[in-house]
Amino acid sequence: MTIRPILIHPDPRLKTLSRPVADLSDELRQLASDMLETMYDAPGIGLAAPQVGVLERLIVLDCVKEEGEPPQPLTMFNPTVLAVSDEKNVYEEGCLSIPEQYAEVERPAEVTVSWLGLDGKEHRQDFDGLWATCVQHEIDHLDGKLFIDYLTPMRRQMITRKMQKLKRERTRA
Ligand code: K1U
Ligand code: ZN
Repeated sequence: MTIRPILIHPDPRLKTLSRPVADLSDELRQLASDMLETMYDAPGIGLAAPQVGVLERLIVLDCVKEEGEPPQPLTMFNPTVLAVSDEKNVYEEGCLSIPEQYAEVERPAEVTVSWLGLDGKEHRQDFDGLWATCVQHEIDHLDGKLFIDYLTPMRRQMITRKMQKLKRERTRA
């Protein structure tokens, strides 16, 4: 397994619509495994393939936050939101592609998602709480959308400028 570098906003690959996965090749299984390792190492609770520069519809997540609880990694190819609740939830979101910036985002509190699993079978599950927020955040990445796109243009611009500065500093270091 390999820890892959995570792209930092702004990057055109983070604004691009990703293509559906056709077949579960060994290469894609390796990518999914690398993404889980990269997510745990960061640390984060989710990661989408475009964040490591691969424009395919693949996400991983594990929202178990309690110390000592067994991990619950989920790997989803071609995840699709089938239904959303009318009830909304506000959560302070972060993003591994926008380090150290957090903002409250309102999303449906519950979602039903279908996906192709590592076993090659179709899965369908209801999510709530942090899992619902995270799976929507990750699917947004596949559609070229970031959590800052839910903020006011002024706040988004402020965060984007901070990220441009961070990238310049990292290039110089
Ligand atoms: O997609 C990503 O960039 C990962 C992101 C997912 C996410 C976080 C919060 C709300 C929705 C989606 C992160 O994992 S940011 C890091 C983070 O939230 C975290 C890190 C360690 C422990 C707990 C949370
Ligand atoms: Zn993110």
